[in-house]
Amino acid sequence: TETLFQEQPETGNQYLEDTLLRSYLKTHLPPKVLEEVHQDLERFGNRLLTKIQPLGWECELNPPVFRQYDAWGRRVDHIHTCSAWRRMKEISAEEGLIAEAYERRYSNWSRLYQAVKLYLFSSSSGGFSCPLAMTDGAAKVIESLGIPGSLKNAFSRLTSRDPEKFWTSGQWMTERRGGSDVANGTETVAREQPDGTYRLYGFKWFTSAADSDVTLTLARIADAEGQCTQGSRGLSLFFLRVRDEEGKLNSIQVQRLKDKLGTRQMATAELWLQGARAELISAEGRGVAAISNMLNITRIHNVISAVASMRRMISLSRDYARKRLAFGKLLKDHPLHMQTIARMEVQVRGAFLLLMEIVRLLGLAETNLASEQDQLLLRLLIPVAKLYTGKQASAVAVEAMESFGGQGYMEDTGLPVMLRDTLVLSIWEGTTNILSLDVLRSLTKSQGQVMAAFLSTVQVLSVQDWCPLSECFAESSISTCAALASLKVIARKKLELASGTEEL
Ligand code: MFK
Ligand code: FAD
Repeated sequence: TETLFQEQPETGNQYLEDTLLRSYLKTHLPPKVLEEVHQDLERFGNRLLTKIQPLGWECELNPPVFRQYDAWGRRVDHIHTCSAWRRMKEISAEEGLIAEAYERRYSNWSRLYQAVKLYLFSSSSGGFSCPLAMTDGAAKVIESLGIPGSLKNAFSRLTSRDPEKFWTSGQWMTERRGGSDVANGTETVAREQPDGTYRLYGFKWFTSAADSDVTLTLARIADAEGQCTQGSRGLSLFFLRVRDEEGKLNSIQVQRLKDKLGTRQMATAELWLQGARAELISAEGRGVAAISNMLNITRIHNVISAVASMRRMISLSRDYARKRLAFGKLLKDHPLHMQTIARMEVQVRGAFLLLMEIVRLLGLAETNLASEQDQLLLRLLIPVAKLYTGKQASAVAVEAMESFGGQGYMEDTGLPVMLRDTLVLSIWEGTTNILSLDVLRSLTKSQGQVMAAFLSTVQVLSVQDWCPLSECFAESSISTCAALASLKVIARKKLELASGTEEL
């Protein structure tokens, strides 16, 4: 007897199929920029579909392997990554996934354009979005320090389009005693050397993309008596090469790789720093403030990943609804099923517009075109968007999984991978509560000005200003509502804190 096989859900050229993205670009970019960007994105969409997506799957199937000793018993601490992962690094350089934001060919629109490419890349990247986030963050910190002479080479490599030169960066903040409370949890000590460099001693508990070339990290500088200042004021920021030219680790030992629920394509290691040579790059005791530039960039990347994973799951779900029959008709003809998909679609569209607004503001800030109001808004919206979309993406991914029925739960469909990888988005780069507190920090530090900027923007702007296309009306008010809803949660938390009801 003939068996009927279910046609699998697919997406085509992600850029061409993303009507909201295309409408957004059409209504916001200057025509000349749009023309160039459109051509590049269409080409990139094809490359993603035909070449990059299969590589991403290869990364999932061939996670990194850690070899501590060689056959003769020598300690080697080698993290072996698959060829597809290494190819992702080359592709990232070729596509200018970091470079675009720093070359500023399109002035204030360069940042938005870079974010769009990263958004398209994210769900096909096999986890490579992670090192790119940290690389972007490191470049941002170095740029904000005025690109000191000693970091010129590093900056040009982190922002290079040449795969031979391109470097990626790590971000080593978390230690065993604290990932949120970095200020009190950091035990790593920096000892100054006669040549003005430092040697770092300590243990970094989570270091993602541990195959990176360089990293930024925090440590406490010891005085002549070996004493360190405790708390936030004792922390300074350091730059270091992870390996030397021959690939030998910089007085670092890899204890082990983390056994993770998701993001398994990417090596997250526990590292012993045993005198790693490093360069002090912030003023002494200003480490947290200096690394905040990195955090604000990596948190935006987190939003990009959240929106991208929702977009991909829902696009597949929509395609499946056109192919799957139940009760004598296609799923797309069952109003209840379509209501479920429509609800998710509205979520992703709102989140997408919130993301675009943030990178638009960042682009203005980076080209000195941002008003004071824009800068205040940007400071407020980054933690709000990170905390909101991190949670939202997990909920949407669970819902989307169910829309494929039992197949949604099957490993070889790739759908559970997306779910697992989404779940981390509310944890790393600051948990939801920590980001709520960061919103309060932004309120306190600006003496309420960030909230005033937000409320006046929402009041002054008509829906058309947020997005002039009529079909986007609903979504733009949703992005505003999403932010407002988050702010309400935060306000409630503040009340709880004030009244002491947060005590367990
Ligand atoms: C795929 C996309 C994502 C890729 C992910 C890559 C892999 C994952 C990598 C990680 O997870 S890396 C680790 C991420 N870790 C965190 O996010 C840490 C979470 N904890 C916090 O964010 C805490 O709020 C923080 C450590 C920053 C608190 O530190 P402090 O020292 O107790 O805070 P304090 O004293 O309020 O602030 C010190 C200074 O920093 C202040 O400046 P001033 O001294 O000039 O007044 C603050 O204003 C400034 N600051 C803090 N947060 C800021 C900020 N400035 C701007 N923006 C912020 N967000
Ligand atoms: P804790 O700080 O112990 O938090 C535990 C719980 O307490 C959380 O729910 C938190 O929200 C809550 N909490 C803590 N303080 C407060 C407070 N004041 N008010 C209310 N609630 C609070 N870190 C790096 O530095 N570099 C990396 O490359 C990196 N990669 C990672 C990769 C993965 C896959 C994962 C899972 C983590 C990675 N991390 C990395 C670590 C990550 O940033 C931390 O795990 C995270 O910041 C939380 O810190 P913690 O684990 O110490 O949790």
